Amino acid sequence: MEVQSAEFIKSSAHPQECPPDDRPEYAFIGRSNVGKSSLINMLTNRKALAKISSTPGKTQLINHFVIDDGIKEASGRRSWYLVDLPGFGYAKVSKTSRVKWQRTSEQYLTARRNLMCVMMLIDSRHPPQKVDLEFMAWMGEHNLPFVMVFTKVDKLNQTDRAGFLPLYKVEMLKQWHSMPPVYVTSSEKGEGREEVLRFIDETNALFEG
Ligand SMILES: Nc1nc2c(ncn2[C@@H]2O[C@H](COP(=O)(O)OP(=O)(O)OP(=O)(O)O)[C@@H](O)[C@H]2O)c(=O)[nH]1
Ligand SMILES: [Mg+2]
Repeated sequence: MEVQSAEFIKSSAHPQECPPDDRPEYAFIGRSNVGKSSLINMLTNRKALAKISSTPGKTQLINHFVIDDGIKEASGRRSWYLVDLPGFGYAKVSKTSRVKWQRTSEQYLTARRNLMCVMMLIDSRHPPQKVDLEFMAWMGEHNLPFVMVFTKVDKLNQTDRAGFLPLYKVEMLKQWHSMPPVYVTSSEKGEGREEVLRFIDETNALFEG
């Protein structure tokens, strides 16, 4: 699949304000600064579709983008939504806004009918973090399908590059019977782009509108 066009649709403060649920949707989620917005730009080949910042907590609200892969089908053009969600676990935000984030995101994730898969972003430089493991456990409890997308692998040396995945597997298998699909990416180098887009393309085919 290639991305023909990518367009920002809207920011929603509440799940009810989201655009019509008429096409497959993928939500990008993960701790603040993990690289969600960067990955969205990398996948869509756009420099500044999603706003990137060195200040954690930049992304607020539920941001919908519509992506068109240019393939014509009998039903019309085939397109899908990509959603940039605010990062979680940023220590400097107040407890009130943290609770608000959690409520909004959890409502969105559990209510959105067309949500095909959650893209759970994890910074490959850090050992497994409690907040990430807890969040994946929460998704499991709610039967939300997700894949693990490791970010910033360009920042790893050879040893860490070979070592981070086995470490995560050990942690995950304490909680799960098997590993979800795993993607290893670098938004800086474009690594993993084809693999993630292929996954989305294959999953799009399962959408029943
Ligand atoms: N080297 C490298 N840096 C990256 C990569 N992805 C993101 N970054 C950097 O990490 C920082 C945070 O990236 P963002 O994409 O804004 O992260 P985010 O998850 O959207 O952050 P919030 O919106 O605050 O939750 C920026 O300085 C990016 O340039 C990557 O693959 N490699
Ligand atoms: Mg962001």
